[in-house]
Amino acid sequence: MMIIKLGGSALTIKDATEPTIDEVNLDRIAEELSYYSDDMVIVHGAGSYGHIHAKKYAIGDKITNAQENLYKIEGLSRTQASVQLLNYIVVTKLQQRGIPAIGVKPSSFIITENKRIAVCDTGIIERYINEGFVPVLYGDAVLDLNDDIKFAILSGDQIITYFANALKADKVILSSDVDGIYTDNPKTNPDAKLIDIVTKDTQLSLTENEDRADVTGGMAGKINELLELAENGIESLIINAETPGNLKKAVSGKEVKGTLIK
Ligand code: IP8
Repeated sequence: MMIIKLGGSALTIKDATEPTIDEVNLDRIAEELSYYSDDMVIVHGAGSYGHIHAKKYAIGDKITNAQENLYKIEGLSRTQASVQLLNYIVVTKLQQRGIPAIGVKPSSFIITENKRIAVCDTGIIERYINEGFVPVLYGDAVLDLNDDIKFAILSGDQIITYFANALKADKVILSSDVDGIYTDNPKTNPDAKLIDIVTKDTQLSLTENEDRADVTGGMAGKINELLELAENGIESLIINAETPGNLKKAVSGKEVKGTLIK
């Protein structure tokens, strides 16, 4: 079974001031995924459909008075509606390419505690896989058991690691808009080099949130999630979804350029 994350930055125009789909990329990505040959779960990021709202309403920050509480309630409902719309667009596109995609809303069955998944029934996803569907989950805004914050942003990266562990995934692919992990930020430093293999002992010079449009920690957040997975014996591969052919190779079991986290 394969779990594949589609980065929000590949599906949407992430730095846009309002939710905007990257139509060309989405269409190509859906076409490439149609070559899948194994059980598959897709988790997509929120891109401009989630991070703009999440940042505006500061979901996950402490709530200190009734007015803030009302503002956060408005924020949670708007964020959920926005990412659900993105999921609908992605699922529809996958279906058009012949993939039996089924959108599953994470906030309807997942609750976090201090921003980590605490309540989650994976049975429904397993059942869909067994019936031949490709479940499509996504980064969402969820209820949190901690009464100080009440709500949290649940990144698709955390969903990936949770389900990879719970469903004992054979393969975890994380696709983003870069080729993998670099020695430095490749967008600002032309001398940055791609690292083939990252382990918990690899020294990385990543800041916690180098991507201003991303409230869930950018690449540093992803690596932390994947290193946790590696500790449980599940390797994952970071690849570039914007390089044509990469996702097709990944879902058809061929070798792809990227960084292996082990
Ligand atoms: O793009 C974030 O998910 P991610 C979810 O996978 C929201 O980090 C609602 C911003």
